[in-house]
Order: sequence, then structure tokens, then C-alpha cells
Amino acid sequence: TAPRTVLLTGAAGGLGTLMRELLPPYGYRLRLFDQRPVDGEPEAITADLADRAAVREAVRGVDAIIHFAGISLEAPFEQILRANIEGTYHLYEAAREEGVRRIVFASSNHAVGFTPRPADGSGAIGIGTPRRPDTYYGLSKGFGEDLASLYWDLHGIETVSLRIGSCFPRPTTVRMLSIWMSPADCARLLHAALTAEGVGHTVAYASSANTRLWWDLTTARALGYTPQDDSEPYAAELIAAQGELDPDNPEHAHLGGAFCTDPPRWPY
Ligand code: NAI
Ligand code: 15L
Repeated sequence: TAPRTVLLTGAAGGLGTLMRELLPPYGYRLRLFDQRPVDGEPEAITADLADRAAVREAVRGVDAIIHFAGISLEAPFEQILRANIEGTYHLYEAAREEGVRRIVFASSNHAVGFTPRPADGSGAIGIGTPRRPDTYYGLSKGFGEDLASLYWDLHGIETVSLRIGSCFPRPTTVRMLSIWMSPADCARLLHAALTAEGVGHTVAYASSANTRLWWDLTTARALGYTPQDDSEPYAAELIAAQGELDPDNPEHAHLGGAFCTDPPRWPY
């Protein structure tokens, strides 16, 4: 049976704001959680993932969790440790204690960011490629994936870990042409990840069906996800403005882009 009440952590953030609009038409009732107040949502829970009692209360009675909350760019290790590593642990402990059986975890391409950039359209980066985090941020996403694996094997809590590329209303860099996920495709993929049977712990790259795709969408498609969008209509304009990716530029040499050279920092 499809989950109905879903806790959305990180509801005040960029992705949370997009998904608050796009998920209810699939039939979900969202319970919202963020350390910041959520605009126009007086019932949203305003709490920090560090507050274990608040996290436990937030997960009580939900059918599934979408875990977006956390530091979404590079930050000092101590901050990443608190928000992304301890915070995600608190969420999984709360799920175990309250009997929640399905989590969708927002991992990131930066868990494998130092993977050399493959040829456009090759889809060459497979799900079995070794982790090569490009930041403490990417390292914390690898931790989250392994925590999900542990809680499946030990406690039977299922997770889909989505290694999200760049999910924004439109791609804004040439790199994003290869890893962009349209918000509508993100909602499709979240719905698939919430409803697919027998996912155990599944790791999937998360993007649209881009012409210039660098990774393999097999595990995402196996969940029942059929991407409908492609960044290609934006290509001519972005390349005219920014030029093609340059193999001699270290910023363009790896999947993680500038996260490998001069990462954008939190708070943005
Ligand atoms: P965002 O930075 O806009 O939103 C993150 C939200 O988490 C913020 O509203 C923030 O207040 C909240 N938060 C941070 N620390 C918290 C804590 N300790 N307790 C409670 N709430 C806390 O990030 P965005 O872009 O919406 O991303 C959502 C998730 O998806 C993040 O986990 C990010 O790492 C991941 N992701 C996003 C990508 C994208 O393209 N937008 C790409 C890859 C991964
Ligand atoms: C991420 O993991 C970040 O959260 C997001 O803000 C983008 O920077 C994205 O990766 C990206 O690689 O473009």
C-alpha cells in the first residue's frame, strides 16, 4: 500500500519548497519539519535535528520520511558532524523507535564528486563506482548511505538513497546539463522511491534523462521512475554564455565540479 502521511525534513529549503507544491497531487499528506519556520505553514514543526525528543515526536505516526534537512554545501567539519551525521542518526533512531519502515534519503553526487568526469552522454558512472567524496559535505552523504544500509540489515528499515545531481527549476551551468533533475522529475522519483516494493537499501543516481548524462539511471528506473525531462533545450544558451567544459580546467575535471576546487559554502 502506498504511504500517505510523509514527514518532509528540510521543508523550508529549496527542494523542500519545490516538493511541498509537487508532492500533494500524488496523494501525500506532508508533515513539515525544519529548523527555520516554513513560509505560510503555521503547522510546520520548527526544530533542530539535534533535538532528539522533537525528532522522535515528528516521526511518530508517519508512513514514511523524506529526509532533506541538513547542511547542503561545504562547511567546517564540526557543523557537518552535528547537522548531517548526528542529525541523520537521530532521524534513523527515531524511525526505529517509532516503527517507520521507509525513508528516502537525499544523498548527493558529492559522495562520489572526485570521480573523473566521463564523456557527455556516456552514462558511464555506475552505482558501484567507489565513493570519492569531494568535501566533508560529500563525506557526510556517504555516511548517510551507510547508515541506511546498516538500519536495513539490522532493523529492516528500508531506504532509497538518492544521489541527487542538481535539482533547481532550470539548469544554470554547463555542468548541470549532465546532472540536472527537473523538479517534476524529482517528484516522480520521490513517488517511485516511496511506493516501490522491496527496495531494501537502494542507491540511485537522481536526475532527468539528460542527453549529456554522466551516470547510469538503472537503479532509479528499477524503482518505477520514468524521467520525462532533458536539460538539452537549455544547452545552446548556456554554452554560448559559459563555453564548453574545459578538460584542462581542474574545476571541470571531476563529477563534483567546483566542489573539488573551491566548494560553495554554507550558509549560502
Ligand atoms: P537547502 O539548504 O535549501 O535546505 C536544507 C534545509 O535543511 C534548510 O531549510 C535548513 O534550514 C534545514 N536544516 C539544516 N540543518 C538543519 C538541522 N540541523 N535541523 C533541522 N533543519 C536543518 O538545501 P536543498 O537544496 O533544498 O537540498 C535538500 C537536501 O537535498 C539536502 O540534504 C541536500 O544536501 C540534498 N541535495 C540537494 C541537491 C540540489 O540540487 N538541491 C543536490 C544534491 C543533494
Ligand atoms: C549539492 O549537493 C548541493 O546541495 C546543491 O546545492 C548543488 O550544489 C548540487 O549539489 C550540485 O552539485 O550542483
